[in-house]
Amino acid sequence: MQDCIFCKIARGEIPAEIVYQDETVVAFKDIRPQAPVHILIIPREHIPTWNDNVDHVVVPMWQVVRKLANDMGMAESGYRVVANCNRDGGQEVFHIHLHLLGKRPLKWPPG
Ligand code: IU
Repeated sequence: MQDCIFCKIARGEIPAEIVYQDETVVAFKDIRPQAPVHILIIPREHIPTWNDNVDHVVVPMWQVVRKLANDMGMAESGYRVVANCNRDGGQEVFHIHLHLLGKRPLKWPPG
């Protein structure tokens, strides 16, 4: 997608602090971090919401969650993965992404 900001990040057209990438998935630091670790994990493919067909990217995305959580030393202390969908879910960017948050105790339930 031409105008999608996350597509542009995935293509390297606008800067982001990329922490992992492969042929399917890109992971980069959120510009407004809500925790000491706040990473967004996206598919390279433009998929607007979690209501779409996401089956083929969910496993590769989750493999990156697990790898980053391990690499960043959060596997034992714990972390949170968030997927916002549409208005009531608080979705702002319509290119699916997982938020990986950690390195502080996170309250539950969220607001
Ligand atoms: P949401 O789930 O769509 O609400 O989350 C979008 C996130 O993308 C939010 O945490 C923003 O801070 C983040 N973000 C970013 O990291 N870089 C950007 O250029 C833009 C949004 I636009």
